[in-house]
Amino acid sequence: MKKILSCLMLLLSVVVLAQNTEIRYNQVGCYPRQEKVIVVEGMNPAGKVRVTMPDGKTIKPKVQVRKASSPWSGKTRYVVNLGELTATGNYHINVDDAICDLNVTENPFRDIAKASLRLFYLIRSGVAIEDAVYGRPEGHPDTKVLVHNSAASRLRPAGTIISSPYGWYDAGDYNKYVVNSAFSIGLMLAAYEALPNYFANLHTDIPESGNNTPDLLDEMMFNLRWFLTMQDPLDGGVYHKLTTPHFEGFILPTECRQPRYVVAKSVTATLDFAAVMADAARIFEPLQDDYPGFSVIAAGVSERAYQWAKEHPTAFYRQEQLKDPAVSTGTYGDGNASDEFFWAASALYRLTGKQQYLDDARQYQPQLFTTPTWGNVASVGAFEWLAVGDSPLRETMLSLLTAYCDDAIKSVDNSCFQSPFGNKRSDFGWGCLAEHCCCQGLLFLYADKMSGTNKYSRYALQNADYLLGRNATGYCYVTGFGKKSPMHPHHRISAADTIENPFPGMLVGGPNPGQQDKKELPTTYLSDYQDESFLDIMQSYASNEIAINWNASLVAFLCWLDAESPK
Ligand code: 9MR
Repeated sequence: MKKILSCLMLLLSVVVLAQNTEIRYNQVGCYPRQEKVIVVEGMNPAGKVRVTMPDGKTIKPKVQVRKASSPWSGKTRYVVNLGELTATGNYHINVDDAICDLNVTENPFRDIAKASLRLFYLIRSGVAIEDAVYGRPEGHPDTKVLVHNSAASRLRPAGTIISSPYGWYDAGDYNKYVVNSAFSIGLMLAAYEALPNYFANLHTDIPESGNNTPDLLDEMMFNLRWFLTMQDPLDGGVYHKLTTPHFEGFILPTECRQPRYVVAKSVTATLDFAAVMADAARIFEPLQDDYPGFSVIAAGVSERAYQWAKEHPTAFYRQEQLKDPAVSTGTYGDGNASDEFFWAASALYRLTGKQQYLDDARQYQPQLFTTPTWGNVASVGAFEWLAVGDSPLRETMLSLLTAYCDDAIKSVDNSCFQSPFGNKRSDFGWGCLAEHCCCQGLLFLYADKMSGTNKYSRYALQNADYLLGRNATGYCYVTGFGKKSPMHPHHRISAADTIENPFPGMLVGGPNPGQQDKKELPTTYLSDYQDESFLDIMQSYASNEIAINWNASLVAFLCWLDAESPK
């Protein structure tokens, strides 16, 4: 009996071991001339890796295996460099019982990059959406929006009705927030300016695709038209957001009934608006045929907004002060406008060449490079200087950027997933996959392009590998791509429609040990570890929501990777 029992135990442990062996890998695709790394969990894969090549032959490749231990969970992982797999096609990889397929192609990022940009079309508000799968009737016309008492002015007393249509829904919710929208446009316009030829040929099948403007710019214009309505014509200040008092339920846009308000003007929203309008004035100037007159208007509203901000430098958004009605939706609160002043002054100097803006930009210039986020836009300001060959602050910004990159790559060779992202405690948090993983990757790409080097781009690809599946949860974090991707994002339309798959091309927030939503969830997080604190359920707004700023980071990052294959 004892013998039988111990045999059973042995068998069970073998089965359990076999079940635990897992391969973490980029589920979307790699370039032929990109390093091919997979990460094995559960067993030492030395001597056990078999690869069936695109031509059908199975080989036992010479691999390099490095053992690593997770700083978060202590789990042992084996980082396997598969060596040169340069022929295009599918590589079927076996490590004992665990398998994965690595797709090597000349355009690994093409489809996912396009989907990430087309997502902005799918989340347009105030118009009907034409799409074979995700089409829907118009919702939220926003032609009768109330001026909240916090936003009242002489010409627009509380209760005044204004029209403020179009723009993208911010995220899983249906509100439209200037701070986040401006950041999103700013980041995508910066990517456009770095890669104009690429974007001239990137078609995303939107209603404007037939005109002479690149689709990316048409998409930005859809939001910019809304932006123009968010400035108080009396004084140039910009409303912080257009919102319902409280978040809507998980219903479709056409079912929403709450009144919508524009609320308090804020210094951060106004400066972000000024920056984006200055950029748009410059970039749309040659596109008069499609957008006649826009450029002049944009330049005018930008300078007015900047002036208002100079006169109201401490007008920070304080949601707790809003009453009748009180408002509980996203705050995008920020008590420091130095970075917004820097961005707006930088963009306006680039547009106008006026000394005052250069002086202001110098006054507010950052001392360190940080990844661009909605709350810290200093690096978007830095991009303004980097983009112009002989600009006064270019050298300073470039040295801050390369210092950032040199520091960020230090941890790679000891990391669990062979990537710069994921090794610092602060890498994880609300929206980290965009704010740290994608945006860090983007900074690597900027650094190489702006300094004419080829030093950092390979690290950008490593962050892409992380994002697309070589990570602790094994998720490819972009909906509709990869073998295992989020199916239940916190996204009202995807949840309320009757279509099984969520909108494709959405990046979810990702692992967030803060778990700010945990009291509202029907279940507990599966793990508390930094890099595993992720839950693919609709209710998890802190780890599984989608948002325009995050998708903007994804667009900038993936389009850049798609535009320039590794050298
Ligand atoms: O992205 C925002 C994150 O940095 C904040 O920590 C969080 C809490 O304030 O809010 C996030 O933004 C949300 C916004 O407030 C409302 N729409 C959904 C956004 C994504 O979760």
